[in-house]
Amino acid sequence: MKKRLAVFLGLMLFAGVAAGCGGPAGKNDTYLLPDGYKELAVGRAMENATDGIGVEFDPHFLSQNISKGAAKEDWEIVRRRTKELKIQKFRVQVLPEWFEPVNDNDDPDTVNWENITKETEEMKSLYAVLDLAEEIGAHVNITLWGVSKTVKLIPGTLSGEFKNPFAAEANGKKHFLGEGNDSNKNWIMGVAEEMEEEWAESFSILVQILKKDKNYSCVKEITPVNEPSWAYYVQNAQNPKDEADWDGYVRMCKKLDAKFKADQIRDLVLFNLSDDAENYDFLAKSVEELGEIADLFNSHNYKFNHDTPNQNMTEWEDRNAAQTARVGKPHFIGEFGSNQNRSTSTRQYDVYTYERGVFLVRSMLNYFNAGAVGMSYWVLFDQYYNRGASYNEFMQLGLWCHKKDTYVSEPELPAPETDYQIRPQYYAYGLMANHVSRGSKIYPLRTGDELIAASAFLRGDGKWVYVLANSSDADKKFAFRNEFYGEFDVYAYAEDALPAGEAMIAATDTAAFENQCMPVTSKAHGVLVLVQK
Ligand SMILES: [Ca+2]
Ligand SMILES: [Ca+2]
Repeated sequence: MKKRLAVFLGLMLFAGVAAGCGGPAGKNDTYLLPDGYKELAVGRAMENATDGIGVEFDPHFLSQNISKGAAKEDWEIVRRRTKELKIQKFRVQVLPEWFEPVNDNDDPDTVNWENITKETEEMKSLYAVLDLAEEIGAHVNITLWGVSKTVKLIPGTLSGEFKNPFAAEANGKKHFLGEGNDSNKNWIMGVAEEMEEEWAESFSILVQILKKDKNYSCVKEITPVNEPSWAYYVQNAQNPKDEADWDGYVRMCKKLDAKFKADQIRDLVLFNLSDDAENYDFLAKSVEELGEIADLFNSHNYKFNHDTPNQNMTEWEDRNAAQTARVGKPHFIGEFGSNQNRSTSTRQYDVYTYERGVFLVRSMLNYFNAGAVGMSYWVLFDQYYNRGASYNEFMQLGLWCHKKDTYVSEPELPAPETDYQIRPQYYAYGLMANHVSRGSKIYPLRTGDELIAASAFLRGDGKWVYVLANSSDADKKFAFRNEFYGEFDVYAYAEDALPAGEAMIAATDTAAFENQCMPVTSKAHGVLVLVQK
């Protein structure tokens, strides 16, 4: 049954312009929507192409988790899976004490490299992550987390070839960058005004080590301080209340920019600022006061759940992206997950569920459709952030688990059954990272259903990718509409057909355009990714 027929003779002029190569591809001049299918028409692309589908990849595996049940050779599992996932961007935590455990000297304009520790266990664990990024072409954001209230350094290496000569002096005390700041609210804090130059020098030292000494081309951007909207705590005579010092954050960022320019390293890294915890006012202030300094902005999101309507997600990101577009800068989702937190931010109830994979992809599509250029899932794998950390601090939101013996079963949160057990969301996230490559153009699609999201992407290699994420209880028929046709491989994230091992979901079907339409059935609680051959 043919419902509508339209012939656009004018388009004949463009017939034969191929969108890609591999299968039959080109432009189709007739349009015919098959009966019973809802049209998903490809219109105009968003202004910015994708900057990367990434993960939080904090470098504690070799430094901290070897003493928490992991074996050194297990690092190969991390490497193998990250490659399988084709993760495009890593957000990487660094603490200043790893490389500047005590102040190098009392002059923030001159570095005493004798007092800089480049080969600590912590730094070597960081280099292992960066080596992997280099190997797979991932871009890296270095987030210098903040100032530690209590320094916890590993005094020596397992082999004993290097001992941190400053560990005994620094350990158990507030890091020297915390001078002038008596905040007592969190394990990490902001920088008092009197130490801003020293903080800027420290960050400059780190970037010089990574870019000039170690030649890491993967390191592309930096973020000063994690979630400063709540965590940039400063308490002193100027800030008696011990609360986040927003003006201090702005001032610190400006000094950082000036210092990087003076040290001639500003061109080596982008400044990714705001990094707010769902705090639009903080983002707006950052855009207002740091719009000229920032290269891009990011915000975090743990607001939504499996049954959140698309509109809530797109409205949230629309507002963020519109804000940063005012100064011509893109907006990135620096962290995201669900809102199913237990008593601590290291647990979410839904982390073992299949449904979370559908939710993650639907969130991603909604963010892309509303103007985000990419996102970084918190977190790549379960691990401890410090050797001395309590079980409560054990981060358990990963795409896979840690060694099974390191878990105890908690109410509503089962423990894994095997070592490094893969969670279903691994496969859903991997589908996106494998097929929507960095630099893809984004075409939002409107499904008319608040629990089904869709987007089209045109990759840099000329291939089209269509994605549908259906969190609803109903199967629904859609037809992607595009004048560029071609043949497609169909990949499905489906509860009854998850892979058993580390390999990604394989294509199980093919689809093709006919008369500008490619009909598909979007299964309830499923994800479809269609990739042009
Ligand atoms: Ca210093
Ligand atoms: Ca110095």
